[in-house]
Amino acid sequence: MKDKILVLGSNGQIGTELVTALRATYGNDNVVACDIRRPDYELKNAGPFEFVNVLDKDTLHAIFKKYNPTQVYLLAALLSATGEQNPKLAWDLNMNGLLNVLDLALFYQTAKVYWPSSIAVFGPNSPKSNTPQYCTMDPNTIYGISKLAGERWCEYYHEKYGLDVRSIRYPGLISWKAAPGGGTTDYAIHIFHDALRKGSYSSFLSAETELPMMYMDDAIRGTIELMDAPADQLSIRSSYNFGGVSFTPEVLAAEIRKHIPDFKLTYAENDPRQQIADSWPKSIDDSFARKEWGWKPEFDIAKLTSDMLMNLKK
Ligand code: AKB
Repeated sequence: MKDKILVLGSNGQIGTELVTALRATYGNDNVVACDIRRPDYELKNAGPFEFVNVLDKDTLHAIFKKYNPTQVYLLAALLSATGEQNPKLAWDLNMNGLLNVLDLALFYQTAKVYWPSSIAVFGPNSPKSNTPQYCTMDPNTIYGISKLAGERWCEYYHEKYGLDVRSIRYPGLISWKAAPGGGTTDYAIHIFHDALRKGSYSSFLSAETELPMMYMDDAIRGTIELMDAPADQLSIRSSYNFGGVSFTPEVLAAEIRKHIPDFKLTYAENDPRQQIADSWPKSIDDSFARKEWGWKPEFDIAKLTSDMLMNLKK
């Protein structure tokens, strides 16, 4: 059967690049971008686009009926920082959006569903370094709580109903094509824009805050590799730990200074995102992803820094 793919939440930081990558493989007409917001010119004109709110069951149902997708990527979500500003909305979107999609995927016998989780599923009592796949998980942001609950739902739909759901726990994603969406790791993108524009940046996270990060090229490749992996190789239907690089604002600034020697980094105090970052891992053990579907990141801090600066300069 020919693949037909729906990407729900296509205009966000991940969706923008995922749609382009999927269209390159499956053909423009076979990848339907869906979002509540008008897409940018390039995305809209390259292939089909539909206005869809994942909380609007009727519209969502009509889209499943119209395209009968073989694969669905659900990316629509409220991230950690914005989620804390509106916890009920974050829970509603992150949870009911997922349940709507899982139910429709069952009904229409969608072959594969992808749903992103996050390092936010870990909490203050999770091990901080090389955080393992299985350990204490006590997230204390509504984003983390909804992602952990969502992981349980994904595994439940797989175990009880045989739905082929796949998921990755993304670290902070660094990219230059689309703006980040209100997360705690967003400093690692803003820093590049300000370094080029102003030669300085005021970080909302402290100098020694180490977090797991990944360049978007690696994240998109890994996501598609997971979706292409044979189902019988996958033992995890909640969500896979997924490692890239780990660094602090200070270490990233030192790397930027290799390109912009006068770059100055200062620190803003008392930002609520600091508390969120302090509850998250510093680095991730992704041995299950490496063993079961061959995951291997390609971008280290030096490579992602030069690629970011080169592309943003353009
Ligand atoms: C966030 O900071 O909220 C996200 C994430 C790590 O899931 N980038």
